[in-house]
Amino acid sequence: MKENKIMDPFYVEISCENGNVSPPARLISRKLSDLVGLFYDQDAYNRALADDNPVLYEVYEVRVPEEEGHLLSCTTVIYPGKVGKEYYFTKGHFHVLENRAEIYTCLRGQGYLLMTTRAGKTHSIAMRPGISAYIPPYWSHRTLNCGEEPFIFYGVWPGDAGHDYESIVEQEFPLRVFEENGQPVVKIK
Ligand code: M6P
Ligand code: ZN
Repeated sequence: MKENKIMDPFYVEISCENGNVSPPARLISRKLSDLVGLFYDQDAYNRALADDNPVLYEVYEVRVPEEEGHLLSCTTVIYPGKVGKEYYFTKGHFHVLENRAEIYTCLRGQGYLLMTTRAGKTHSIAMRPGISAYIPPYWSHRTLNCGEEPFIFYGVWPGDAGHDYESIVEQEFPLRVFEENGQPVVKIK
């Protein structure tokens, strides 16, 4: 590699309070309408959407090339809320290159990391500040906020991994978390 082609080191500052990354990173905002067909209770989803279209989560991506060798990273802020009894969650994805792993480290709030394999194995990890979870290759992953404040985590993954959302729509995510008597309960559905 020619010296003049090598990227310069840099740093970002992350707010554990609101997940903001500075210098400003790319912001992706997902609203209730972006998660059509993903919640368990479709009637509750339609009722909620008729009422309002809130932002469920935001992702602040640190911009580096999406290429082999680089590490992508971002904060994700999932706001508190539910559709019916099911907590707000992310769309969830496999990596396009399925043998790419990822690490999620919780900065604020309470949540769950849900994972599944194509063969139907499932695993969940309760997340709270300081918990750093390893998502091995070949596991799809979805996160949710089961607390009353924003749930914020920092994710790091290989630059060439890519996001496969279609598989999650086609093959419903088998793990779901509902509120029962004020407590989150993980269920296989
Ligand atoms: C994590 C990472 C990101 C992902 C984000 C939201 O921060 O895995 O790559 O985009 O969560 O999840 P999703 O893309 O499934 O909506
Ligand atoms: Zn991922």
